Amino acid sequence: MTENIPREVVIIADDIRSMRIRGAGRIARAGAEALKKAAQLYQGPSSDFRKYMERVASLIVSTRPTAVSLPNAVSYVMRALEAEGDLREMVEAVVRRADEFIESSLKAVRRIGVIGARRIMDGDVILTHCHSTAAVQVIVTAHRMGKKIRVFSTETRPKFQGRITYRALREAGVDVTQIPDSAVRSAMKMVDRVVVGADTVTSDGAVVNKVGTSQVALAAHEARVRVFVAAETYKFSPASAAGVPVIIEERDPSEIVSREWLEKHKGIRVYNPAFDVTPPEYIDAIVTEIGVIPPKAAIMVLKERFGELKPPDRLVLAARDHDEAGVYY
Ligand code: RI2
Repeated sequence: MTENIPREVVIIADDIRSMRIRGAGRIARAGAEALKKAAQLYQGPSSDFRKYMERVASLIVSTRPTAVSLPNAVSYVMRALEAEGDLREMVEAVVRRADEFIESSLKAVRRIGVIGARRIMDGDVILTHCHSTAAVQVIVTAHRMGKKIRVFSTETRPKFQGRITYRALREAGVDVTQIPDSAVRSAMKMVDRVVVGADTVTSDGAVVNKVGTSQVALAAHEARVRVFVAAETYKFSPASAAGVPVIIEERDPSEIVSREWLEKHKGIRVYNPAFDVTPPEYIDAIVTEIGVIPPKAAIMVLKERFGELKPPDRLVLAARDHDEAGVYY
């Protein structure tokens, strides 16, 4: 699959797959960057350029199956090839659209920070799960506005992305306490608001996010704590409106237990889903760069962002085709 694809581009794909580059927004920007690099490094004839870029696009989209931000970013950049032009013009168009995506994505995160921070009250205790740049932006912006807040940040096993959140909030001067995932229900008694990110928002307003999010939402629901999701609009899934299910990525058992342990205890099965689904009933609002919406308004965002809902893009579908064995939502 990687034949004749430049090494720099294959490295980005590997980094996304192995989660050295992670986070739904970051992988989307890295995907756009990979397409840009691929275009700039292309050395073949102009007649083969489109085919070559499609192979690169498929490689990028195949790296992780759940976050729709990735195929949405790739589709956005690949639209550059719909216009006629010579090779130089096509390369320029890809570079332009990749830069456009990256810039607007970073801007969206900043905007979400401002909009979301308005929903954080002085004195709030916030709970967050995993590491979401958008959720952290909301919390840090509220802190910079002078609101006195305290944060509980879950560890987020098995990959401990919660430690990234902990460090980011500490560095920003936020009062943050790390808790094991299993302490969420106990801690919820002290919490006023939950703020988490999203990998995919479906047309019915369900939020696919790091595994454990739905338990956080359930505990919040029980304790009557409001749940906010911070998500850029490119995390909304046009394919879901056409009935295409979201694949929940299952990762290697070695993220849970060591290979040696597995070797020693032959036959033991490990289930390691990377994401889960929080139904819209457990979410109070989704904070996007175009405003705060109730989850049930997700379909409106999809119409606004992707126009009339036509059958989903081939690349979005391709992302959902490569793992038949997964769990679907
Ligand atoms: P931002 C992450 O996925 C987490 O689930 C996080 O909540 C979500 O992406 C959104 O992150 P992973 O890559 O785009 O850690 O807000 O599996 O940074």
